[in-house]
Amino acid sequence: MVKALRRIVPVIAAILVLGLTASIASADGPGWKTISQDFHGLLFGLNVGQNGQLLVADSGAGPTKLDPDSGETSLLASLPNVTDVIQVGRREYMALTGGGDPQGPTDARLWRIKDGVVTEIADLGKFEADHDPDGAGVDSNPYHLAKLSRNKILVADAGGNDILIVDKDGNIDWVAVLPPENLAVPGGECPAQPPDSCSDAVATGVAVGPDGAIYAGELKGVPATPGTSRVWRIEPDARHVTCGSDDESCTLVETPPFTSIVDMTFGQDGTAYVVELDEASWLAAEGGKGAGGTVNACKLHNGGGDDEGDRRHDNGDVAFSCKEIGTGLPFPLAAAAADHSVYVTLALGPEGPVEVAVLTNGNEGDNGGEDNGDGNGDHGGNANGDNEGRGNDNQERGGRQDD
Ligand SMILES: [Ca+2]
Ligand SMILES: [Ca+2]
Repeated sequence: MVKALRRIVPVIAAILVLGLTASIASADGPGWKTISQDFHGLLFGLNVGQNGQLLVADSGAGPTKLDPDSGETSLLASLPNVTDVIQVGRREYMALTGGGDPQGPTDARLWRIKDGVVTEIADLGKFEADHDPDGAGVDSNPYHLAKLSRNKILVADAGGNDILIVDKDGNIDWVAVLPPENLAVPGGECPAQPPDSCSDAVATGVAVGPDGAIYAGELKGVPATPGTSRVWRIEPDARHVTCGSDDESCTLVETPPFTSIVDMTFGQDGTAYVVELDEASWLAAEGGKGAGGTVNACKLHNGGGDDEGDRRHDNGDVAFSCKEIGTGLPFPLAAAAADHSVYVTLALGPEGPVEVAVLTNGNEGDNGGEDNGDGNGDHGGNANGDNEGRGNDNQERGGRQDD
């Protein structure tokens, strides 16, 4: 049961079938504006490509390019079960497929797409079967991608509870395991003991911050307690780290209480965007008691650790101060930021439509700083302005389910 529930793709599919009691047929909700509904399955990944294009992981068809101005879409390649896609060169992309049960021939792999031709780069499911980094059994469900460097791609494996690294030749290693956390289970129904523990981290988000570090967000498995999703900061050269241990190359980021994180990304100005699937938790949403999801825009600050003047936070003490820039969103699954706009994928009902929308509230002014487009390494951890005095607008509007 726990094993099944930590597989985020089936989880989200189940939520959509069971939990969406009211189908929201009309587009353009309060706070977002539809760009396109020309898709065929849940949209697990969204990223910014070259030339102002968006890249959408359409799990029903394959990686798809979307022009945010015209709403025009074009399929880059047929690759159903795709969970994420990023651009790595001119007409060259990396795409990820999620895990199946049982594993199919195109499941749990990293792919290169060049000029429309799909080539397998790495079999992540086999890596999990061979290595099982978290020691909790073989379970791979690659969910999100990030580019660490020209030659290195990061993968958040939601089944493996870990962050993997793959080079362009397909060599795989594991960077960090996100730890389970023992949380109180209402009704005491937690079925398993460690290592197959309650509250698997479920690695859903991975992104490279303005300080060059790897940031990883967790969904949180059963009991999916609201406010318990965490963000970890991992040194980019770290390998085989167990987060939550004494190893200082992975540290907890100080954040507001997040619930059911499904994606995180950074804008060019260094703002972190954290997507919460549902403020009442994915489990509440699965039971039809969802409260809607949220996109948070977060500034990075020094959290009090030693900076030592070298622009690195070797003690990893980073804090996020966050503002909700879209809330009450119907099943937001992924976000991307470009040119002062924040885009999000939504699912408006169990039978669709699914869409890419642009958020229409609140982000103006937050992106007013430098926007030099390089996105890596120049900022240090604290150079993204300071919103003290503005207050922290992140309020857990979804509240807890008390029943
Ligand atoms: Ca495992
Ligand atoms: Ca929240």
